Amino acid sequence: MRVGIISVFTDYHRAGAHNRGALQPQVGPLIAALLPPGTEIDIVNDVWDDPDWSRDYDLVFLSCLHSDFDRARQISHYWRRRGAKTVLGGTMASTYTRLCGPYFDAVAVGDPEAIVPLIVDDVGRGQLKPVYIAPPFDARRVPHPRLDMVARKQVLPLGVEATRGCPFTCEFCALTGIGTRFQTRPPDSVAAEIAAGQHSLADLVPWWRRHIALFYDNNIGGNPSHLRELCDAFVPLRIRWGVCVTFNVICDPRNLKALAKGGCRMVFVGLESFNPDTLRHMGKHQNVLARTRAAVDLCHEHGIIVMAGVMLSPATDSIDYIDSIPQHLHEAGLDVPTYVCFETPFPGTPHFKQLAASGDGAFIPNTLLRDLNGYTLAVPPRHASAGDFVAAYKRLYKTVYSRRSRFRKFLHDLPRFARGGYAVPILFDLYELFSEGAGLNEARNFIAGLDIEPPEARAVPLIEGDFESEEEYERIMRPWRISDERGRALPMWSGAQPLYRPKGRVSVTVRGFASSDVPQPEEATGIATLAGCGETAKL
Ligand code: B12
Ligand code: SF4
Repeated sequence: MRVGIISVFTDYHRAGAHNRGALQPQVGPLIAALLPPGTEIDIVNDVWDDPDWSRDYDLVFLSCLHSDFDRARQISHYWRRRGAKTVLGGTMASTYTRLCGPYFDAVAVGDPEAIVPLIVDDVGRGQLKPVYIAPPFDARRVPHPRLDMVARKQVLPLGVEATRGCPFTCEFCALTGIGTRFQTRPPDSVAAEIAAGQHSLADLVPWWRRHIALFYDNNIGGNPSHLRELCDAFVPLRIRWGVCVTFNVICDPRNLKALAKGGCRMVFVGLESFNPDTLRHMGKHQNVLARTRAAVDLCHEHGIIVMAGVMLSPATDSIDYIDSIPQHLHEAGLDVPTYVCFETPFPGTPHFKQLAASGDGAFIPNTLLRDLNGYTLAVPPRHASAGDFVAAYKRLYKTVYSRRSRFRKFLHDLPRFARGGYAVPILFDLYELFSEGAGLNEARNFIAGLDIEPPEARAVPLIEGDFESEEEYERIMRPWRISDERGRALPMWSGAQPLYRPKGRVSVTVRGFASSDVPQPEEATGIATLAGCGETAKL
């Protein structure tokens, strides 16, 4: 069987560029490891490169984030018309199964380990079902991902996942939307996976790329004592690694000691804001602003560089506050954030549901699904006009990513890391200093519903003959809409189903999901008409 696994991507800077950064989606190597021997596998990392449209597949697995869904629908249609069966998985598929159903031959809900082999079997027997619901996570089922297959499409191909989920419940987070769970893998088995990964990469990449690992966990420190056990298990591997943790983790010297000893040299922390009202509004109670500088210093003392993201909240942030962020970043010892974006209501999250329940004007009118990517303003600001808010965002972006700011950060970090003999954090700093990053796209206005179209919107090479009717064309090609012309959420978005219940159990509602619950194409035409916006894409 010829199987394609496509991680769909739409450049959120709307330049149609690929993202060649260190962080690349890992679901491809994971699904590949679940396929039976003899399968002809093609992992397509759309983040890195376009799919090869001339390929023939029997089965295509697709994975996407919310804002990539328009492209995922088009890619699915493209390969369905060419004889393949398509299966969508991921957060959108798991929370809006009914909406996704008509555009794919099957929708996979939850973790892939148990269901991917079933799907392949069913395709082989010609009996694919419309929905597959994963049983609760079982660490023993996690295979060693096929890192060898993506070695040339990742700067750091040693990608590892030691946990799933996160115990916190931030209001804006897609993980809270899917239902809070936190599941760990035994440290020995994670260490064994790293050693096996290094072995499989031996003839493919140079030594250093086999000795710097990236952990893809949302929050590897969700259980700090498990984190410390992981660190102990990594000591004999002598690897250097980077990881994402929550703020509380870097406040505890015991964690820092263990992280440093285990080889950790970079942590990413979701700092999000220096505005206490914003942190409260986000439900990000684990962040304690008064301790930021001390936590960053503690990391640096242990030879660990801190990367942090910043979000602007239309609900609580004023222009004066936004203009003060560079100073806050400097005082915190961070200077250059990994990203600066808008707090975004990803569909299905508590933040989204609260806005959807508040009626007119909750969203910017005619917000599109593709606008919900963190880099387009989708919620009207309370303390400024949308234009002033965007202008302040642009000012901030230009200041924090200026050469001056990056150089200042480098000079600040260098002596401390050099004194301790820590080479890897200096490498991370140099990478930031010299990487051009994505400059601001001056053609954009950054306002949902009004912004320029991303080039990917018309990039799947579908031809007229690929559509049976005008209705089908509309269903596949029209970008999906979130809000109407009065800024109210469309009713179709109220039907998100959280997948997880406490302790990671799969929800009873989802377990009871029957294949007959997936709408037929006729009903989908209704949904698409509702979701469609005024403008129609032309082939
Ligand atoms: C790599 C990554 C990226 C990459 C690639 C994105 C991409 N297209 O995949 C880049 C750097 C481009 C990126 C950008 C951003 N990201 Co990002 N990213 C990640 C990260 C760290 C790893 C994803 C991954 O590979 N995980 C490991 C794989 C194995 O698991 P998974 O993809 O989560 O899938 C699981 C299930 O969903 C399921 N599954 C998924 N697909 C499929 C398909 C099939 C067929 C099946 C059966 C199962 C299945 O199986 C997996 C295991 O359970 C996650 C955090 C995380 N740990 O997941 C955040 C994460 C996905 N990103 C997130 C965010 C917020 C962002 C940014 C907004 C950040 C920013 N401000 O810049 C941007 C823009 C994203 C957008 N357009 O909305 C959020 C979610 C956003 C969302 N829309 O859902 C996450 C969850 C982080 C978080 N906790 O907030 N990101
Ligand atoms: S701490 Fe991070 S991963 Fe966990 S819920 Fe909050 S934003 Fe999501």
